[in-house]
Amino acid sequence: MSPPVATETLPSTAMPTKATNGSNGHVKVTDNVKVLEDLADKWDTFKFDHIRESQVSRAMTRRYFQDLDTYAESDIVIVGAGSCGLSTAYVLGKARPDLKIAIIEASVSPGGGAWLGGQLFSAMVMRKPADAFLSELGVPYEDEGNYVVVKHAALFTSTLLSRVLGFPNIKLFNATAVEDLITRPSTSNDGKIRIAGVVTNWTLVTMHHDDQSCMDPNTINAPLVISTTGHDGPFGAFSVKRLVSMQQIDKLGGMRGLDMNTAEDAIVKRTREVVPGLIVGGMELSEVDGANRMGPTFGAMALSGVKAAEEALKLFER
Ligand code: 48N
Repeated sequence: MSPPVATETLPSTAMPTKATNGSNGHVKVTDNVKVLEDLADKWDTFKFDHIRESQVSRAMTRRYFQDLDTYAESDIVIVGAGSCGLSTAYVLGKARPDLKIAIIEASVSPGGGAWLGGQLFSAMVMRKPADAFLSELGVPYEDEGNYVVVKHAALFTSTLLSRVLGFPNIKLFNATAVEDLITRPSTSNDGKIRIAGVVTNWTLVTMHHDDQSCMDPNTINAPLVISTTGHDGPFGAFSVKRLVSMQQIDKLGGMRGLDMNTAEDAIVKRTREVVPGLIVGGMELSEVDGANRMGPTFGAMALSGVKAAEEALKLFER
């Protein structure tokens, strides 16, 4: 497929500023052991530096609105910060620090279904060879032969999230929902469309369009959207459902019954560009393809994210 073509002239977009107090854009962790020692036993005279409330307000709003401006034109938008979306973001952030990547997550807390294993149990199972991704992230695990176990799913998700948020070219907009897709006529003039960005709103606003009218959305232009919105939840399988309602695909295949071996191979292998400008990965893909579900094993989510990133990188080859 030819690389994404921006048919309209794009406004020049400043690259995200690098963190000022760290080398290569990562904030340097100060050595705080000394600071804590200095505080011990001096609590009676302890005092924070003085602040005016407006300083806090300006520190937050100045950055947020700068981010909205910077990422209004993004190179890639990832919809859904679950295990697949975050894995995609990690691979892209590491491979292409020159690309501006916006992650839109409807929930206040990113991570999707990966904070726990199955049935609210803590441990997370990943079948080999997904252990390679855990090693890449530095997540410790117990090796059980054909699979590995992370002692708590939150250890995987929090580590992955911290790596992703550490990239200066990635911005997470959480508590923000994608409530539509930006489209353009496809270059082949066949009545089909190309995806060219996302339509966003505060999630709480999106959930109340029925009881409060005229709450128009915002937008992010991007030549490529990667949708990993999962198979359930209030907004699950968002983009593929929207493709059906826009008559771009006939109907959803509907997720099939649980079969770990069939499901995980299929999800990874089929992660792909479903329509021009839209790559779908993770469990959202099971809804469009009618793939089986795998239940409480997460290797396919991580490797579907790796595959989605590789598909995206092909489109942005320098
Ligand atoms: O964790 P999920 O739901 O999705 P994946 O595909 O990253 O991981 C799926 C995985 O957790 C499983 O379902 C496991 C393997 N079980 C399988 C099985 O057989 O049951 O994350 C999707 C994220 C969530 O955080 C949603 O809040 C978010 O996407 N989201 C959205 N964010 C913004 N705009 C939207 N329209 C939207 N829809 C969903």
